[in-house]
Amino acid sequence: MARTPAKTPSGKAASLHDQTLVRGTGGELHQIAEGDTEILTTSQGAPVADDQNTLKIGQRGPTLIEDFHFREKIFHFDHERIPERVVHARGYGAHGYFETYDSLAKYTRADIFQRAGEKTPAFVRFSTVAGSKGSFDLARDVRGFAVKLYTKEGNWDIVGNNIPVFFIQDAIKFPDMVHAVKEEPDRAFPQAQSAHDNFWDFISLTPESMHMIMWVMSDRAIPRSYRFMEGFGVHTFRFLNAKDESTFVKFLWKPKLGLQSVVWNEAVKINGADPDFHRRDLWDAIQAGDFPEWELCVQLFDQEFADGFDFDILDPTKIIPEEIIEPIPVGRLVLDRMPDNFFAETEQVAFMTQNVPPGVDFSNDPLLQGRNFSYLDTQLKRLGGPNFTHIPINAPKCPMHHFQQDGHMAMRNPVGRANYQPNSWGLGPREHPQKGFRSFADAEEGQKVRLRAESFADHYSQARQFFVSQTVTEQKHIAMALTFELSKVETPVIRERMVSHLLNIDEGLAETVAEKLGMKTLPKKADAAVAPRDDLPASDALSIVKNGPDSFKGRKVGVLVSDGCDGALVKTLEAALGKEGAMMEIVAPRVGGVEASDGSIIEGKQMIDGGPSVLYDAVAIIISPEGADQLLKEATARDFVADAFAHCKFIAHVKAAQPLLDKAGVEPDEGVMVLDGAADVAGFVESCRKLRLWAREMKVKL
Ligand code: HDD
Repeated sequence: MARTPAKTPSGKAASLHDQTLVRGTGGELHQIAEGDTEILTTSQGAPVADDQNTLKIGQRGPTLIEDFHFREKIFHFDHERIPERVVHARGYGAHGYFETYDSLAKYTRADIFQRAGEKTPAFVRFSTVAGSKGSFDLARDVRGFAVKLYTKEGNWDIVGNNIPVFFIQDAIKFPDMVHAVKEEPDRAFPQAQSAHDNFWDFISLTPESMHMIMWVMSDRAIPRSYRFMEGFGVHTFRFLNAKDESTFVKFLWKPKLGLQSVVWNEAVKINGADPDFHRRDLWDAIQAGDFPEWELCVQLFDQEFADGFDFDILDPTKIIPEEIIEPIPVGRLVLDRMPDNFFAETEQVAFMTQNVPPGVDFSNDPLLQGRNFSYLDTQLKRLGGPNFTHIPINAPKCPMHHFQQDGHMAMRNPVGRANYQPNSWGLGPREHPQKGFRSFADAEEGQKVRLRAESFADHYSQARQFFVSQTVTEQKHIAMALTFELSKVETPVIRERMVSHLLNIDEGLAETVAEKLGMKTLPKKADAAVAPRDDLPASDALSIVKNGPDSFKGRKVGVLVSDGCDGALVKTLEAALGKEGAMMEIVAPRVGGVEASDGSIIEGKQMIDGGPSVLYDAVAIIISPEGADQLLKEATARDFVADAFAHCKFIAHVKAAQPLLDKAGVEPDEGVMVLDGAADVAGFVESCRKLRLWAREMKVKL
C-alpha cells in the first residue's frame, strides 16, 4: 500500500481528525489512497474475515470457545475502563506550544527560559473538580488548568487552577475537603455540585476556606469558555539561577481573549442544552484555526520582600495582589491541535506537581509538599503500573537514561549488561552535578510538630479584599450564589455558621444572604483568630468584568432566521463578525434551512429547540413578518429572546421581529438595537465587545 507522510498546507503536522489519514507503526501520519481500505485484524495481527457473526455450530447453534477473535474482542472491551481521576475526573485537553519571550537566566537556569523565541511542546488539560467523568461542563466549580511542558530537561508540569487560592492550607485536609464536596456517600448525590449540606458543613467549620469560597461563589466558577479564563500555579515556587540563588515565583496564565463568565441561570440552562459546552467550544475554536492563547506571567520576589507581607507566602489561601507585584509576561502558550484520541492522550495524561526541571524548585507550602507526595501515587493507581511514563503523552521528548526496568507493560528496558551504577564497565548513564537538578539548600531546623503556623491565621482579610474588588454586578452575583447554595442546605445551623463567617468579610453581603435565606436575626460574627483587616485596597485584577476583552474575537452570535428573511442582511452580519474574528451560528425553525426573500437558502446549524440563546454571546433576530407571526407562538423562540434579554446580552433585530420581542417581554434599552442596514450591523458588533449590558440586570431578576 503506497502512502505518503501527510502535512497540512502550512507544513504543520496533520491530524487524524482528517478521515483520510491513518497512523503508521512509527507514529507517522499517512494519507490513505482512494479506494484503499485497511484490512481488519485481531490485536495479534491476524486478518479477520467476518466481524459480524460469532463462530457457531450450525446457523442457530451454540458459540464455540474456539472463536479467538470474538474472545479477544469482548475481553478487550470488558477491560476498556480505567479508574477515573479521584478529583478532576471530567476534563478536556489540547496540544500546543510554549514560546519563551526573553532569557530569564538572571533568575532561573531552567533551559526553557534561556533563549528568546524557544518553542517547547505543551499539552494542557482543563477540568472541573467535583463531578465524575460524564458530568456537565457548567457546574459551579473550580476549573483545573494543568500544563505539561515537554522541556529539553524533562517534563515540567504546572498543575494549577483557574483560581489562585485553595480551600485548605495543609494537604492532610485534602481527603476531607474532597469527600465533603463530592456526592454524599449514603445517597450518592448531588453530583458535580457543592450545593449540599456536607460541603457547607465542612466549609463552615473551616475558616481558612473563606477566601476560596468568595472566588468559588463568584462568576469565576462558571466560565464562559476555557479560552476566557486565567490559570494560576497557586503556590509560591522558587527559581534557581546558575549560581543557585533563589527568587520566589508565582505563575499566572492570562488569556489573550480576556476574561468572561456566564451567569448562573445561564449555566443551569447550558448544562441541559449542551453538557459538553466547554469541550465543544475548545474543539470548535481549534478546528477552525482560532487557536487560544495565554501569556505566562511571573510574580518575582525575594525573601526580604516576602517578610514584609502580613500574610505568609507559603500559605496557599493567599494571593499577592498584582498591584503589589506586577506580573511579568515571560512567554505565550498556544493551543493548536486536538488529540487524535481522547483516551490515549487526555485520559492517560499524568500530571504531577513534582515534575520540575533544574532551575525550578518548591517552597515549603504545606499543600504543595503534600501534593508532591500524592500525584505519583494516583498515577500508579489510575494507569496500572510504574511504567506510565512509557505512554507517549507522558514520555518526555528529551533523551532519558536511567536504570529503572521491568514492571507491567514495560515498553523500554535498559540495554546491555549493566543495569546498575557504579559499574566496572563504565556502562550506562551517570549523574551530572552541574547539569542535574539541585534543590535549594535552605537551612531547616526545628522540632517535629503538628502545628499550623501563626502566620497562616488570617482567614478573612483577603476574602474581604476580593469582595470589595468586584463591580456591583459581580458582588450581586456572589450574594446570589451564596444564597442559592445555602438554600440547598437543609440544616439551619450550617446556614447560620456560614453567615457568621460572612459577617467577618462584608456585613452588607452577610445581611443580604441572611435576608434572602429568610433568617429572622443575624447570627453573631464567627470568632476570628486574627482581627480581619478592612483596609486592604481593592484590586482591579480580581474582577472579571474589569478584565474583559477589547474585541468580540472568539465569541459567537446566534442568528434566529425564518423563511422570507433578509438574506443580504444575514450575509452582511456574517462578514462583519468574520472581520471581528467572531463566529455566527444560524438558528432556524428547521436545520434544513429557510428560504430568504431573495430566494437563497440559509442552512440552519441548529433547530430552535437545539440552539437556545444561552449558547451564544449575543443574538440577532432576522425574520420576516410571517416568520414573527409563526415564531411568537413557539415557546422555544420566545425563550430564545427572553433569555438573551434576561442574561443582559446584546440583541439586534429587524423591525419585523418586534411582535416576537414584545411577546418575550423585551423592554427597549441601549442593548436592544434595530438592524436596518449595514451601518447598524457595524454598531451592533461594536456594542457586542462589551459582552453584556450589566445595567439591565437591575430590571431583570436573574
Ligand atoms: Fe490536585 C488532580 C490542581 C491540591 C491531589 N489537581 C489535579 C488536577 C489539577 C489539580 C488541575 C488535574 C490534573 C489533570 O488534568 O490530570 N490540586 C490542584 C491545585 C491544588 C490541588 C491547584 C491546590 C493548590 N491535589 C491537591 C492536594 C492533593 C491533590 C492538596 C493531595 C494531597 N490532585 C490530586 C490527585 C489528582 C489531582 C489525587 C487526581 C488525579 C490526578 O491527581 O492525576 O493526585
